[in-house]
Amino acid sequence: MDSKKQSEITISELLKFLAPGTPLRAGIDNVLRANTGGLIVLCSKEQIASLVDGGFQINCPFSPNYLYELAKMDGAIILNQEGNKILIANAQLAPDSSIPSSETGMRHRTAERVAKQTGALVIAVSQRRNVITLYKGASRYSLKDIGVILTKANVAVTTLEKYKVVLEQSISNLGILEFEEQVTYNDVLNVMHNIEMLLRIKNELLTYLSELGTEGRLIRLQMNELLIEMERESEFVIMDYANDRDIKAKEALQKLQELSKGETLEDSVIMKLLGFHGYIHTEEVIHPRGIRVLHKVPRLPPIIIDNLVDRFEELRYIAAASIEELDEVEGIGEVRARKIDEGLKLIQDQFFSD
Ligand code: 3AT
Ligand code: 3AT
Ligand code: MN
Repeated sequence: MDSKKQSEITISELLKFLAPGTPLRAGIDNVLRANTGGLIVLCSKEQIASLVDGGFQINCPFSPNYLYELAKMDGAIILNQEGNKILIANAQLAPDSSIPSSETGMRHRTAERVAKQTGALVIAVSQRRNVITLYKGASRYSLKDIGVILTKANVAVTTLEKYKVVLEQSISNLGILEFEEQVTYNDVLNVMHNIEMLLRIKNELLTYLSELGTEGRLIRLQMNELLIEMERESEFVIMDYANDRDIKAKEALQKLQELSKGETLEDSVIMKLLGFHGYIHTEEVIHPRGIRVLHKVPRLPPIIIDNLVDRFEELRYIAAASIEELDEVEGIGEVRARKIDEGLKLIQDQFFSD
């Protein structure tokens, strides 16, 4: 399981390396269009020396056009590891034939074996089937047609919009419960699971984007626009309910995103992320610090919000505090105290009228 994850990560990094807009991709696309087929290996000379038979030493900088010209010859083209130098062309590769390969054609069998034997990235461009296949170690990935990925990415954006609405609704319900002092761990978990779903789609989109390269610019803008506010709100939810005030919300959210690459998360995993260990009765009431709600009060700087939470610890005590008590907090004078008091009442009215 772990090693599979590892290889998935390398493939997704490779995809970035080969995304539209990169010189390597431009070269490979040329080869694809020329219908010559191609076998391209990215590695050091030492790494491949024992597998190469014949060929010409080229040793020139990489350019998409050179690659295209050289692909007219039979055999493999060897590039350096960074893909910015052409080392050898017309090379006959002789990998260990005892290495198993599930491919049928000679080019693809060779590609798979060389990748397994050397750990190098090998790219096979098929002459007849118009597909590009990547091999790296034991993993194999067929580059998809950009149009297909664009369609998938657009579907993912639409899905993201839907999950955003669901999350907004659940956070707004949470707001009502917060003022009623009736939030249970279950309510917080519900919001956290909705955040998880949003991040799941984000992960999927990020994979598409790495493969789309410059073709994905618009989709990336859309994604960021959809996420920016919700990620901020999500961080505030974490700050409001984390067991420990020292938990870094940004890091916790990052962790949640990482975890949501796998299976649907158990409640206990999310509780741990929030710093709760051991058994918790999820029907019990939990009180928010009020950081999320206080950020909705106009012109209230984060530092003042911090001071308020330091002093009163929970939203219910801040909401119940008198003007005089608020006034005592560092950075708060009588005017600001009134603004906070009025602001909270206004927000409460807004929550209940929505
Ligand atoms: P042409 O003159 O192009 O026909 P060639 O010597 O240039 O021959 P290629 O490298 O173009 O040969 O290979 C053509 C096909 O020959 C590709 C592959 O299906 C087959 N082939 C090459 N080497 C082997 C091999 N060792 N075993 C089985 N088939 C092979
Ligand atoms: P296509 O899908 O037909 O492009 P294939 O996997 O069926 O690929 P072929 O046997 O038709 O592969 O071989 C096509 C070319 O691949 C022939 C030769 O230029 C190159 N090739 C095949 N085996 C090797 C090898 N061991 N080293 C270098 N080049 C090779
Ligand atoms: Mn063939």
